[in-house]
Amino acid sequence: MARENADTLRNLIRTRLRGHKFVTVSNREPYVSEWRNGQREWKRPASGMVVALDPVMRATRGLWVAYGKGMVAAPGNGKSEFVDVPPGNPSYRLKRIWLPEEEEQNYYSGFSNSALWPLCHIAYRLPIFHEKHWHAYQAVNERFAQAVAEEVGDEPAFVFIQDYHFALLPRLLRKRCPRAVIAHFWHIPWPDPEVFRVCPWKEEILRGLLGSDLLGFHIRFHRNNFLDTVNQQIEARIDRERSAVVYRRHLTKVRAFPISIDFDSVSSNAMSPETEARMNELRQRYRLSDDVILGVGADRLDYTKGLPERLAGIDRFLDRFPEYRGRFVFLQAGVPSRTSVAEYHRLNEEVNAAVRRVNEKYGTPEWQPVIFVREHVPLAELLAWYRLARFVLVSSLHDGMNLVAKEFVASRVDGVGVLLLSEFTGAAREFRNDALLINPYAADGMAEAIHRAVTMDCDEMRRRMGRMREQVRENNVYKWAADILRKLAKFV
Ligand code: GDG
Repeated sequence: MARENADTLRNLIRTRLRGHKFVTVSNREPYVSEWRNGQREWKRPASGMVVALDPVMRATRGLWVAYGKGMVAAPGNGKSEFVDVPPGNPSYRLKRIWLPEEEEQNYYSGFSNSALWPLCHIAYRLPIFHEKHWHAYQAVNERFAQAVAEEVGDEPAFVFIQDYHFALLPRLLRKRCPRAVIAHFWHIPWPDPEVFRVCPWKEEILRGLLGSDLLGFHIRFHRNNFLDTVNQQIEARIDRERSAVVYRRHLTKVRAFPISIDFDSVSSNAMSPETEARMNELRQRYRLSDDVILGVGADRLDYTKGLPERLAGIDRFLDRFPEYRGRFVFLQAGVPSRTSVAEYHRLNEEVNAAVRRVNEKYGTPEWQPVIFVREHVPLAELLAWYRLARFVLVSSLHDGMNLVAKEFVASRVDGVGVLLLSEFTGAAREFRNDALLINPYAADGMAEAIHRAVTMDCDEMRRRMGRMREQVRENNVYKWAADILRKLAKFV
């Protein structure tokens, strides 16, 4: 089959999904607006889900429904607004939903990120279950059901729901939009049934998700965990052969669709004169002469990404291989994330302290081993980081997929560079032979992997990077979307 791209996806939508409205629902907006001096300014959020879906929405020219951060509900302006995006070059519509502040806090920082996020990631953080968070979560799912139903009604439509913020939405929509085909994609891991069992509202969550026609996870392992959880918790029939669940006479297909990135776009941006200019700028800003070995990391500041563990690995590397002191620099981008959740505050302090410790232990007046950029790095600059890097280090304790790994691979148009990848990411299933797999809990192993990365000969690097590039080129985000859409089309 020919490689998928924006055109083949558009074609698929024209031929297979004709006459259907295409609606995506997510918590996060694909473009975040801020008002500065009366002018609206737009930014792309650091979110893997947005990176993956924006190209799909451009191709479908559909409607994206999301929480309108910063929106003020004034009398007369209603509780939602429409904006055409991408800004400056619109190709789809965004419906921004207003949420009352307290409800938003309890639903987002509360149930979504203090209960479901730690529940689904094995990162040894206890989930916090509060009744008021759960009520807000239910209320917000209701609001979104209403907002989608206003647009879809009883028309034929495909509604594609994103992530753990909306576990209840599929069932709520099924009642309101009888002709809609409903898909839900769970972007984070699904844990073992024994882990999920502690959730006081586990049955409601499972019943909500089983309102979908199609339910997607990144990898088969998460899909199997989900099927086992359903089997253990509710009266439903599991059809392992068809990978489906029948619950109250409704069939939900449960499949693995490994998410990806827009390989061509990342590759061509990585070759652009702007990226090249940024590379030169960075060489000067951070004094990266030719004999300096650069390692790179880029993450939201989240405890699942294993940042303290990564710094422990770097510490161990410099301890065990002192010959690299003075000529090894690790550049880490850490975008602050979910700052209203206490656990994230603690993490921020922990990471700051760990950076200070490593820099004090090994640094000299001329050289600091770790440079930590605590802000959103513009994409062109991030690509320049990737291109200058000898290696990128992804040390997640648990991660649904991890798109940073794929972006790094796509950016290496020169065919070299080494990917150090946690074995607990979804991406590790695709790169198991060509990345250097690491266990983030084992600092010594990480130190050895870093040493292997910095001493690997060019031929080996090329062979590994070449195969990883081929993998991402073939299995790009358009393929992810096309596979899901083809499955959806079968429901019509
Ligand atoms: C969830 C799942 C799954 C990060 N810092 C900057 C920046 N980023 C961008 C990266 C990447 C995205 O943010 C992060 O994506 P990930 O996939 O690594 O992680 P999550 O945000 O946790 O995403 C994850 C994903 O959903 C998709 O399903 O892969 O497992 O947890 O695109 O590049 N981008 C820029 N500056 C930064 O400083 N420009």
